[in-house]
Amino acid sequence: MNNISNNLEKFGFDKWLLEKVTPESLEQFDIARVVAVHKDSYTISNGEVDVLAELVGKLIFSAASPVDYPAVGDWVLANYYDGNTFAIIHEVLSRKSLLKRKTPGKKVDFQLIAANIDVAFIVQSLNENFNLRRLERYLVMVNEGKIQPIVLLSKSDLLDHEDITRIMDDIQKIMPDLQVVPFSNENESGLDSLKMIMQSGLTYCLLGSSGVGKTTLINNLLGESVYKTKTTSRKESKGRHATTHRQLIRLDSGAMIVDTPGMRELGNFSVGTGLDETFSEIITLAEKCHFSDCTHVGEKGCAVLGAVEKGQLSAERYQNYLKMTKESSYNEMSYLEKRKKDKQFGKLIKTVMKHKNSQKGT
Ligand SMILES: Nc1nc2c(ncn2[C@@H]2O[C@H](COP(=O)(O)OP(=O)(O)OP(=O)(O)O)[C@@H](O)[C@H]2O)c(=O)[nH]1
Ligand SMILES: [Mg+2]
Ligand SMILES: [Zn+2]
Repeated sequence: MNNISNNLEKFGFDKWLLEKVTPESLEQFDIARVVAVHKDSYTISNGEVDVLAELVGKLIFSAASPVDYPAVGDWVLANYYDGNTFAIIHEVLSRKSLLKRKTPGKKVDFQLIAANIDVAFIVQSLNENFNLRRLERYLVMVNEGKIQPIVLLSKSDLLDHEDITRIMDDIQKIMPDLQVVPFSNENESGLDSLKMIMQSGLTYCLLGSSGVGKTTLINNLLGESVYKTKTTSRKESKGRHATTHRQLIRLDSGAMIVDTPGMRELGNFSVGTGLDETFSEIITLAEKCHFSDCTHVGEKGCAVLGAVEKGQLSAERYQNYLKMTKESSYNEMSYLEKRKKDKQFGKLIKTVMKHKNSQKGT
C-alpha cells in the first residue's frame, strides 16, 4: 500500500479503505481508527498512540441520523493537535460492515454498535442464558450487518458433556452451517480453538447478554485482567452492567476484538436480508407457497405452515420468524412516517426563512 504505515495495516486498514480516501484528504488529514466511544468524545488510534478526539462542528451539524456519527471500529480522517495529545475528527470513512440495533422502547431510533467488524461472536452462557429464539434475534442483526456470525457458548465448566452436546445439536439441527464453539473462562477449555479461529488483522466483536462472560474472555485472551468484570467490581450493585462502553482491544496475536455492554433488549431495525439469511429454510419453503405474496399465517396452500404441521419446521422457530417480520415492517413503516414528518418540518423552516429574507429585502 502507498502512503499507509505498516501500523495502520496491522490495525486492519487495507486497499479497499484506501481507495475511499482522496489524495487531497490524505495530504490534509491523518487516518485513524476509533477504538473507544465515550459520551461526547472518542479515542482514536493510528496504531501507535491513542488520542482523545472530538468531532468537527461541520460533522455534528450535518449529521442526519446516528449512522453519520463514528462508531467503535470506524476509520476516520483526523487532525492532531497539541503534540499529538488531542485530535479533531473530520470525516468517517466508508464502512465495510455496520452493526446496529433499534434502541429499546417504542421510539423508532437506532444505535450503532460497531463498524468494520469481520466476525461477530454471539455469546450465550450454557448454564442459564442459552435460548434459541434469542440466538435467532442476534443472528438477524449480524446477518443484516453483513458480518460472519460465530456462536460462543460460555461457562461450559458448569454443565456436563452430554448437556453441552444436546444444546449444540439443537442449534445445528436448525442451522447446520453455523459455527458453534463451547468454551470456559474457568477451566479454559475451548480457548485454544477460539484462538485458532481468530486471525491477525481481522476485527471481532463480542455480543450477548450481560454476565455471559464477554469481558472475562477478553481478559483471558489478553492473559491478564485488564478490564473490569462482574467479580472484580464488587462495589457495583447487582444486575448492573460490568462493561459500560464499547471499545476495541488489540490482542498479541494481531487480532482485534470489540467488547460491548450486554444488551437487555434486542430490537432489530428494518431487517431484510438479515431475516432471509437467518431463516433461509423458511425462505426456501415459501417459494413453494400457493400464493406468491403469502404471509404464511393461514393462506391456502402455504408450504411454511405445511412444514410446521408435518413437524419439519419447529413451531417456535416459525413464530419467531413471524414476530420479527412483523416488528421489522412496523419499524420500517414508522421510520418512513417519521422521515415524512421531518421533511414537512424542513419545508416549513425553508418557507419561514424565505419569508424572512424577502422581508429583509424590502
Ligand atoms: N463458571 C464460569 N463463570 C464465568 C465464566 N466466564 C465468566 N464467568 C463469570 O461470569 C460473571 C460475568 O462475567 P463478565 O465477563 O463480567 O460478563 P460480561 O458478559 O462482560 O457482562 P457485561 O459487561 O455486563 O455485559 C463473572 O462473575 C465471571 O467470573 C465461565 O466460563 N465459567
Ligand atoms: Mg463486560
Ligand atoms: Zn406461505
